[in-house]
Amino acid sequence: MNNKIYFLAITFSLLLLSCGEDKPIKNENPIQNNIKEVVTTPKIERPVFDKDSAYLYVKQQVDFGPRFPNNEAHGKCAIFLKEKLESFNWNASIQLGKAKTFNNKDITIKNIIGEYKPELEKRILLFAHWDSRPFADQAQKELTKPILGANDGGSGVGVLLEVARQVNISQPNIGVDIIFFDAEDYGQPSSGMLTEQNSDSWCLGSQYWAKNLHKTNYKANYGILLDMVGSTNAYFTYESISVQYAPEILQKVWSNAKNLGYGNYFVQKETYFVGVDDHKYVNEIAGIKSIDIIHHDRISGNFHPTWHTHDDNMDVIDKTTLGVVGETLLYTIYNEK
Ligand code: AHN
Ligand code: ZN
Repeated sequence: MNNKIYFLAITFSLLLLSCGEDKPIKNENPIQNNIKEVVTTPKIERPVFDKDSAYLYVKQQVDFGPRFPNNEAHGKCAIFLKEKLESFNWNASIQLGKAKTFNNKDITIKNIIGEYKPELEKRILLFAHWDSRPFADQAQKELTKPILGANDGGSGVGVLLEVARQVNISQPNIGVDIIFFDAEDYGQPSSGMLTEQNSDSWCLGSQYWAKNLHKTNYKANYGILLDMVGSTNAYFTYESISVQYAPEILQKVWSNAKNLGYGNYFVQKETYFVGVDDHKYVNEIAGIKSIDIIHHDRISGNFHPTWHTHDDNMDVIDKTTLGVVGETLLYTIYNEK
């Protein structure tokens, strides 16, 4: 009995002693400890995407009228987009280039480039085309007149401008670049399969940029293209060029959308219909693995019914869809470390 008490007493005092040894000597001040924790694990809140703001940015572009290389509205809109990025404290510039269209027109390409924290190595490239198609080859009438391109051109740029505004407010851990590519939609009209030569008549701005990077050795961890992301009840599937070059990025972004409750918009199913888009050249020439978030019509299996017609106007644009895409991008950006 005595032995047992003796044993317990020794054990107890040893325990006390060892507790004493473990006592932290430095940082006894709880406030200092808190500060230390905050500094080592920065947690940045994902900002809320303002879909009204994105809608306004689409409308402001459409209000210029059709915006294709060499026309007046195109020149004005280029300045508007650059100044918009600058107003959000992004580094912005316009990359100028010369190109020839399929119908032998000499055009000046204006790629609009925005950089957020260019000094950071880890970065994401977000892009969309900002030009609108100079003709309406899918329309029933007035086929030679230019279209407004609210969805095809305006929507992706509108979403990215709002992303740029939010990134400036709640600075993420990684760098972000935004490029608005020009002359995507000056391609040769075709029915049926695209030939190699025909497909290279599209995406003149991204082809120019990929061959003449705005910075030598420019790199991004991955890229995301937005194309026709503004219509009601949009349907984004796994587009085939993205599947070929960046399946893991598709999975990441589509599972982010699902986590946000947008699984009815972002459906994890492969489709094959996009013959060419800007991400093709970003993948193949610039070597940055990139995906395309592009609407695939649920009924026709093709693009939106207003594609390359005069009905591609503000009536097509649905704020809810802009919000779904914008929230998914912000979720993706603010989850990167
Ligand atoms: C074609 O398939 C011909 N073009 C797809 C790229 C595109 C045009 N996106 C918008 N307009
Ligand atoms: Zn188009």
